[in-house]
Amino acid sequence: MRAAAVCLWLLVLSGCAGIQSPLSPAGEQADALRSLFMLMMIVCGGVYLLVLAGLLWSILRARTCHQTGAGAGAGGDRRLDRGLYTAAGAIVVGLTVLIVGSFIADRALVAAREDDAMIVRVTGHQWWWRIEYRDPASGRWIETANELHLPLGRTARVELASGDVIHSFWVPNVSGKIDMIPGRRNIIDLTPRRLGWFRGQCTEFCGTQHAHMAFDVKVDSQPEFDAWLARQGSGAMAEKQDGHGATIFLRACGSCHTVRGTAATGRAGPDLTHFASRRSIAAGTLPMSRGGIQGWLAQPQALKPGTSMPAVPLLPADADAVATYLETLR
Ligand code: HEC
Ligand SMILES: [Cu+2]
Repeated sequence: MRAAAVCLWLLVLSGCAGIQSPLSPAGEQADALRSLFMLMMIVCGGVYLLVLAGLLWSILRARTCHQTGAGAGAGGDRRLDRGLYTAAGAIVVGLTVLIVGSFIADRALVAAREDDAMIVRVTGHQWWWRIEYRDPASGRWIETANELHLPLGRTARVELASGDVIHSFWVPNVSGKIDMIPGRRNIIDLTPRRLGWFRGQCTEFCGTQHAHMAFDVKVDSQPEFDAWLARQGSGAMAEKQDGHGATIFLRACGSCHTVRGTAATGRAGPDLTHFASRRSIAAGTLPMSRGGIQGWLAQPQALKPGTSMPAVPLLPADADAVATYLETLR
C-alpha cells in the first residue's frame, strides 16, 4: 500500500519535470514564477483546508446540538462570531501575502539590467518563428528560424512581433509568456541558468496548426553561443551552390526561402541558410532527418494541413537532389 502511494506520488511529480515545464525552472524569471506558484498553492491550499475544517465542524456541531439541545443562545453566537472573525482574518492575511508575493515576482521579471541585455527579435507567423539576432560586431541582423539559442547566465531581451494574427511566446522552463500582437512590440526577458535543450510553444490559438507551432531552445555556454552565432551569420557554403539540387531549389523554392550567399532571397518562409543545423523541421513538426526532409517536401499539406508552404511538384530525382542540397545547409 505504501509502495503504491509512493509510486503514485512519483508519477504525479514526474509530470512536473521535463523540457517544457514551468515547475522545473532553468531561468531566473521562471524561478520567480515558480516561487509565486508555490506560494499560491500554499495559501490557497491552506484556505481550502480551513473551509473544509469549518464545514466539518459545523456538521458535527449541528448533530450534537440536535441530540443534546445545547448550543443555542448567547454562548453559541459568541463562538460563531469568533469563527467568522478568524475566517475573515485568514482571508485578509492570505490575500496580503499573495499581493506581496506577486509584487516581488513581477519585479523579478523585469529586474534584468537593460545595458547588459542581448537583443533578439522574434516574429510569429502562421505557423513558424522568424528569429533575428543583432550581430554584436557589425550591428546587422542575423536571421534564422524555429530554433532559439541563448547564452547561459546572460539576459536576452526578446522583442516580439507578429506577421499576421496574435501568437504568444512561451519557454516555460526559462521565463513567463507574453502575446505577440500585430502592430505592437512586446518585450520579454529570458535569463537562462541551466545548460541544455528546452522547448517553446505558441500559447495563443492562431489557426488550425497552432499546436504545430513550437520551437527548440538551446542554452549554450557563452563561447559556444558566440561560435554558433558567427556560423549563423555566415553565408551558405559556396562550394555546394552549383549542383543540380541548388539549381532546382533556386527555381522552385527561392521565391519564398532565403539561402544567404545565393540568389534565393524569398521572405515568405523560414530562412534556410543553416537549416540542417536545426533539430526539427517546420516548427517542431518533424525531427530533423533525411526522411523528415523528404516527407516535408513531398507533402507539407498532409503533415501540416493549411500551412503556407505548398507541395511543389518535382520529379523524384529532383526532389532527391533538393533534399541532399538542404542537408548541406549546416
Ligand atoms: C509559397 C512559398 C513557399 C514555397 C514556394 C516553398 N516554401 Fe518551404 N516553406 C514556406 C513556409 C511558409 C514555411 C513554413 C511552414 C510552417 O512551418 O508552417 C516553409 C517551410 C519549409 C521548410 C522547413 C523550415 C524549417 O525551418 O523547419 C523547408 C525545409 C522548406 N520549406 C523547404 C522548401 C523547399 C525545398 C521548397 C521548394 C521545393 C519550398 N520550401 C518551397 C513557404 C514556401
Ligand atoms: Cu501561433
